[in-house]
Amino acid sequence: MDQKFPDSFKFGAATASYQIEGGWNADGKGEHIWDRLSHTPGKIRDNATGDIAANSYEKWREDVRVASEMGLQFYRFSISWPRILPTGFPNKFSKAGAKYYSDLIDGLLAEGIEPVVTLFHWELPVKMQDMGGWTNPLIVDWFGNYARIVYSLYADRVKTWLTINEANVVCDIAYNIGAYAPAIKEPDYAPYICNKHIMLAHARAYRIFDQEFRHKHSGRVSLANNLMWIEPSSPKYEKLAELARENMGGRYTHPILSKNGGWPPAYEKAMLKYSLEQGETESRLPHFTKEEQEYVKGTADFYGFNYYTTNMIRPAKPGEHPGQWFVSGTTELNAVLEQPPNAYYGALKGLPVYPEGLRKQMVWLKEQYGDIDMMITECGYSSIGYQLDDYERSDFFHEHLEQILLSIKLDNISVIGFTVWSLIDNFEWLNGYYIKFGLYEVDFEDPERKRTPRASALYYECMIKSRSLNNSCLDQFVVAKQQ
Ligand code: GBH
Repeated sequence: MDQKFPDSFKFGAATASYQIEGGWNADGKGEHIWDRLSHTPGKIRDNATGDIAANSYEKWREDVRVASEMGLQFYRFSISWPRILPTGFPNKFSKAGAKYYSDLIDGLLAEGIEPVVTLFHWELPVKMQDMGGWTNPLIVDWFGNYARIVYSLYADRVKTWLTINEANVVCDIAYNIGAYAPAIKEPDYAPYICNKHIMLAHARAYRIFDQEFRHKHSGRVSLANNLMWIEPSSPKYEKLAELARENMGGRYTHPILSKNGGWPPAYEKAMLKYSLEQGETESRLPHFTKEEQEYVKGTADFYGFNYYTTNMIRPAKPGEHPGQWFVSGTTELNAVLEQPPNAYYGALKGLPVYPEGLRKQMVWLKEQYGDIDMMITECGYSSIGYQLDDYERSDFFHEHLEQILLSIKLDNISVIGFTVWSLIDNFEWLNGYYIKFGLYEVDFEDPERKRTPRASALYYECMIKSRSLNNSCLDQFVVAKQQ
């Protein structure tokens, strides 16, 4: 097999605003739900906050420099809603906040790096949360108004947009466990109400781009779904696994990419049955009206998704409590998720490494929804502590790139990009600064927040240059570079 990646395939890396920027109240930025959570003692490991983080609000030139050093073709970053609109609403506008992203975009373009922009990577303005956040149907308007302002600022220069990062984290993980912001545990209703509104909000942002901006500024819009691949722990559970896949990814994809739109039919049916058994008079998963179904359908110009891991699924044994972890459906389906037997692990035991899952996921997507350009918008390996020689991380990327190449060559899937999570170490949500994902290490003790390449950064630079799996890029060590 030819080991070369096609020219249409691009290599990039990602970050998210709260995880790197700091400047949490700089220049009038408004408060969002992760500010509020991290400022509440006991919620985040070591009571870490994103108040300063990697200080990219001041050090963004360093981020552009390291991206350019590695030869990245694109850089995916996100915009902090209340940095531009302090209340979330258009009544207040921060010129300084808007200028920050404008400068960053210009800085990237000057280095020949394409900006890929996420509109929402979890920083809901607190005012909106206090009015129900994603459970209030008006969020569709709020999000649309915000999206319009962002497009009007940057669509002349930004050509690739992602509306929502990981709707399933926002709706399912957040409300099921109650640990991620807004730290409300309401697993029975909130995830499903949120599901409907978040799909409509995504669609609103897509339609606004389509109707008001596309004719002036070309561009393409998608979202970044969080797809954990799910295998049956025995072939006899394939039907259960299929339902779990519908729950995990289908719920956020079928409304957009399927021929008829709407929720995945088998999942919708299962939810109705479950809801009635629980004493409801209708499904907890709110249905789309015909009009809404049409409105959401077709709202992706390519398909973006984050891939980190694979899990196995089996029915719960009598008396066994179904895990309510990644997939809210483990309760509805009365099933248990397990780690794959031959996986290996980074620092996060919840993310078993299983590169084959990435290819299987893409094959499933193609079988379900047909041909669409696919972009892996995140993929990353976790480690602990300061350590530059991270051979395991390079190996992790190499193995995932191998699966992608197989998909391109053997499954005939159009994969247009791979995005490393993350460009630099950052605030890893509930894990604070304890867990690292960066190609570049950030010294969080240093007021300058110095960025230093790990071996994996050298690996990636080498990979981007060779654009082939047939290379010696895995032999990169940081010590060699520093001499
Ligand atoms: C991504 O989500 C996020 O988009 C990104 O911001 C984040 O930094 C990255 O993951 C790494 O976490 O505590 O072991 O059960 C991927 C989905 C869901 C993965 C929550 C981590 C908790 C893992 N994430 N999950 S664990």
